Amino acid sequence: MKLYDYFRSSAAYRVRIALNLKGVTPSDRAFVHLRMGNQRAQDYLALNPQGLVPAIELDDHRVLTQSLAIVEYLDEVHPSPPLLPRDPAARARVRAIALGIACEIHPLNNLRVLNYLIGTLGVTDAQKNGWYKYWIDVGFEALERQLDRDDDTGVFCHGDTPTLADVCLVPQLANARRFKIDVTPYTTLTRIESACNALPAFAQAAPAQQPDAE
Ligand SMILES: N[C@@H](CCC(=O)N[C@@H](CS)C(=O)NCC(=O)O)C(=O)O
Repeated sequence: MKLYDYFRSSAAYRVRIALNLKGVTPSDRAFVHLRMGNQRAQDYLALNPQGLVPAIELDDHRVLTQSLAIVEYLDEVHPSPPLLPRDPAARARVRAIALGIACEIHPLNNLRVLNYLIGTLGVTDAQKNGWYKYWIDVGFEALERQLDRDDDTGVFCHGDTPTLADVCLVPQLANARRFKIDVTPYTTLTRIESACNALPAFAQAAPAQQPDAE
């Protein structure tokens, strides 16, 4: 399979973590430079009309997009170690944490949204950063309360093995730090992040470890 990646993409970071947890190495990898706008190049749009990273091209040339769909695909094709619990309510909890990040936080702070704020709406850099921080804090405050409260929270977001929820949490925290957000109030989130980053699968997926890192 070929992974379309970008070191700073937190959605691609999720897929890199999942691949590492599964012990799967893509046979090929392409780097789509988001700051240079290569996600909007015709050849990439032909592959993924959404113009978003990541994407995976399978050996039979079918293309998978959307990081959570890709991670669930990997989980189904390579079931061990599982990234979703077996119990339906537990699966729903893990998916809800993952979606709380992937649907409620990440899209509001994506590059194209920030570019629209500046380029089209003409907001200042300070206002853009305020927008970023506001939506991170709204999302993280809710997640912190939930994880702190729930008995199902363990070493990781759900129990004592990493799941889809952790795969989403770690990149979002890394992204927040890159934008200089103070994440110290989120003691449960950062405790789980430390546990994750102690695992090679997470550490090796970090942006700074990627061949296209700048
Ligand atoms: N929901 C998508 C989000 C993908 C996404 O937004 N990727 C970002 C990088 S993290 C991107 O390609 N942004 C390009 C842009 O904003 O122009 C997923 O989970 O794959």
